[in-house]
Amino acid sequence: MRQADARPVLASTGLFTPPHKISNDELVGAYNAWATRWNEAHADEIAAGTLEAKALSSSEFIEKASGIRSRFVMDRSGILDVDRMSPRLPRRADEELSILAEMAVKACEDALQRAGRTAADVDAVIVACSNLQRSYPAIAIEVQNALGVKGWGFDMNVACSSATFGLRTAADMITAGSAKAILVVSPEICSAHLNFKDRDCHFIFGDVATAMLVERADLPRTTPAYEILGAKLETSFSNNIRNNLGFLNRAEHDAVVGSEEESLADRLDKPGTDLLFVQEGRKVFKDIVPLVARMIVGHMDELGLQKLDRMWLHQANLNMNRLIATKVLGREPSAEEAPVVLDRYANTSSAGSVIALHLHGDDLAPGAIGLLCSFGAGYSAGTVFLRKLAS
Ligand code: CO8
Repeated sequence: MRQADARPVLASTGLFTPPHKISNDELVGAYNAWATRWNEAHADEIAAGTLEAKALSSSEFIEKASGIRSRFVMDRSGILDVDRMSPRLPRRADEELSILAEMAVKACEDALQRAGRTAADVDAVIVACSNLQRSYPAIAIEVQNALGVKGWGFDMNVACSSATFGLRTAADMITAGSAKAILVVSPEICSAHLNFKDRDCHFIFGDVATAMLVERADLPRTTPAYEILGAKLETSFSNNIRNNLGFLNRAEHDAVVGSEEESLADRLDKPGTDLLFVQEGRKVFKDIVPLVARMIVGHMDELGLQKLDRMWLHQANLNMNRLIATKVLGREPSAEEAPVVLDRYANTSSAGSVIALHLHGDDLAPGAIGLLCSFGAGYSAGTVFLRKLAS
């Protein structure tokens, strides 16, 4: 079945940015109001030394430690409501398009329109993201149906590396002749699995959706694509970024829903819950920087690449990205070489590096070499080297 000229290209990208924005000051205001109230409610235990008072958060710390200034979210009122501290995203009827699929469809439509394609040109949809709204039916099949794509779809999850793993999967399928065009879409509602009562991480994430259209190189096209020179994936088990929410929670002894013991809702609402995102941020930083820098340099050597014009890095932490880029280039990167979007978007998990590519790729001249690079929970990391083609 394999055809010799079925090399894969990245034909276009798409972006959906949510309607609401939250600044650091607004987020810190809500957290500090909640923490102050919690401290007042537990004043006796805190005075007796049986409970530790909640320390307050600060915008200065957030910007200095991470580079994040604001984030886009699907609902801001619930997050900033001190009585709630989580987004308000009402359940939709099964007959309605789910919210994750809705975001994905918008990003896919953008990618299709930019490449001058329609759903009829696409064979498959891969939804690759950190957190899927439900177990089944696959979100990808819902997106496929909403777009009107014939063929097939499936979901995959490799946390922050989902988009590069999805891109590699799609590229391999195109090389193998399984499809001629595949949409890889990463809808991320990170705000729904972020603990806004946890000072260590309440500022980290934002919501977004990105899409990538991966096609056979020999299809006629009028817009400039990227040749995929190579895609490398790596995983190495770590508990330093973890979320224990899953279908077995209700079967755990201390969390049977409706029992007199702690309910699942109570467990989710606890300030230190392990059923939302938790991480050892400093350890992650120290482990990931050398792993990713080594991977990029090794992959460049393997491909015989002498230059690198742009690095679209995973957008988790500005200092981390500066360090990685400096190790790779042997000097500080310029703003053009390693574009930053996390200042406005925060960490959007798998979508971050794709947003950077989407917003900072059009100015590249034909022949320029770029790197799409993800890293995160698992640990997992992906490097995809791209060469800009003429249209
Ligand atoms: N305000 C004020 N002070 C604070 C705050 C705050 N909000 N938070 C912590 N502090 C204090 C601490 O208490 C500490 O005080 P002291 O020195 O007195 O003990 C001090 O500030 C320093 O704290 P940290 O050591 O925690 O601070 P860091 O400099 O390490 O910065 C970061 C914290 C920003 C989290 C940083 O460690 C980081 O970004 N690390 C890398 C994290 C990373 O890259 N993670 C991977 C990405 S996530 C991923 O893979 C996706 C998973 C799936 C997505 C799920 C979506 C929800």
